[in-house]
Formats: sequence, structure tokens, C-alpha cells
Amino acid sequence: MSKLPRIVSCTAVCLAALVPAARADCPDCVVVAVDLDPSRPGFQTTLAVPPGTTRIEGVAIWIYDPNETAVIRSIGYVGGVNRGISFGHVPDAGNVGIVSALTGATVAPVVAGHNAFLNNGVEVMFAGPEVQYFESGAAGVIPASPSAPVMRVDIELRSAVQGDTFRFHLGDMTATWLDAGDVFAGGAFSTSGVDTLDAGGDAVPDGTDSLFGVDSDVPVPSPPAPFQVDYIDSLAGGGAVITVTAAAVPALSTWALLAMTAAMLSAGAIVIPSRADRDGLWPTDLHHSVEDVAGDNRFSLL
Ligand SMILES: [Ca+2]
Ligand SMILES: [Ca+2]
Ligand SMILES: [Ca+2]
Repeated sequence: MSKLPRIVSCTAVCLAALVPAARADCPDCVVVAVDLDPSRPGFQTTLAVPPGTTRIEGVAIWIYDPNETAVIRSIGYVGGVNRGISFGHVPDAGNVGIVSALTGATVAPVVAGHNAFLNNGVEVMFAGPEVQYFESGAAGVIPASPSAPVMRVDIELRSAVQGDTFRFHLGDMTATWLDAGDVFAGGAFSTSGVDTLDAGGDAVPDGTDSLFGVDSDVPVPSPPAPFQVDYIDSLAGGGAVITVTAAAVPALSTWALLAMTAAMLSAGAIVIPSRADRDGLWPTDLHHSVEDVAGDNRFSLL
């Protein structure tokens, strides 16, 4: 299937067209991606917020298959101790502020009709707060251009000050669990039945900083895995990063400066001598020296 017509024709949300679906290192990977900023088109993996920010709402996790060929029955290990796709925070010692909580909500399952649920990690993948995603149901194709993310996450900050940076990573906790010298490799995606766990892990290592080491969610080899998965929390590595920066002072245009000056003149805030000081003495009528004669916001020296 050609990707270009799909990209051009997607109507609901063209986010999938704007993420690195065609990245050369894994063009056919199923993608799990993070979008830190729901207010802007495309996927943002960096976000600047002002000091004192306490809540960042709507961070989205998207799952799509650029080829729209991957068929799944479930995501995550849906068992006694669930382990799924994790979005979590990795604290840095140099910060003053902290990420105090992540609160997730499911939006739309990858496959319509699937049951989806979240938890905050029965077995956690990251040192800070995290949310893990699961779904299961009948066999269905992962769409190329989903109209909604699988989940949204609100991030709670406490005492955030300028200079703080908060890192977030995506990872496959199922793959991390099954790679720990276990009986077989596996990942969060199941194609042959619920909990077959026959695909997943991160096929493109990117420095995922987990409690079990860097890039602990090794991919299920393909074959036998029917497809590979690329978890993308940033393109350069280091995760998705929220930076606390001082609020930018907007630059004033020349016209804005002129308008502001005119307003100040009109209000008498600025007084301009009405006559040249030819005799070394300032005139006495300094006030009322500038007037909007025609009432058209154009000021004349009188
Ligand atoms: Ca966005
Ligand atoms: Ca990774
Ligand atoms: Ca990756």
C-alpha cells in the first residue's frame, strides 16, 4: 500500500503522517510514539513550560502501523501480574522540582472493540511514576492513521523551577520481563492469541533509561516475530523532555512600538517641547504640545 495517498487523505488527525514513520532504520516497524503537546499538530518530544507549572494535560501515546498489515489480539501481558507498554518518568538528581504523579486515561484501543485498561505498573519499568497500557479482544489490524491515541496522560509537577528538565521514556515492560534470562523472548504485542506475546520489544535502541538497564526491552527476533516495533520517545535519544524555562518576553514590532508611543503621548505620559529652545530657556507650555489634530491617531508636534 502506498503511504503517500494515505498521508494526503487522512482527515481526522494527520499525526501519523508527521511522525518518523519512514525513518530509515525501521520503515516497516509498528510505531509506539509519544506526543508531549496535544495543542500542536504532529508529535512533539520536547515541551517548554514556565516555572511553577503544576500540571501538563493530555500527553498522548499513539500506536500505528505504517503498512497497516500487523494483526494483533492483545497488547501487554493480561495475567495475574500485568506488564504492558510503559510511559514513565526518569528523575534527574539536578532537579529542584519533581514529577509527583502520572494519571492516565484510555482513549481509543488500537483495534476497535478491544477492551483497554491502564495501571501504574504492578511491575514498574522506570524510577519515577509511570502508566502502563493494555488491550485485548478479537484479531484486528493496527491502523496506519488512527484518529485518536490509545491513552492520554496528565503529568503532575511539584516545585518546578527554571532549569529543571523532566525526562520521560516509552518502553515495552513485557519484553523487559521476558528478556530477563527467561524461557523465551517475547514482547507486548500478541498476534496468535491473547498473551502469545510474539512481537514487541524496541527494535531501534534509543537509550531507554529503565530500572533494568538501558534499552532493556530487546526486540523479539523477526522471524519468528511477525512484525517489529519501534518505541519512539525522541529521535535523538534521551527521551521526551519537558524543560522549565522562564517565560519568553515577546519581541515588539516597530508598529507596536509606534502605537504604544502614540498612546503614551495621547495620555500625556510623554511630553515633547513644543518649540526649539533657541534662547536657552525651555518654553513654559511643555504640556499639550502633542496633539492628535485629526483624530486619526496621527500625532503632530504643535
Ligand atoms: Ca502534538
Ligand atoms: Ca527504546
Ligand atoms: Ca526506539
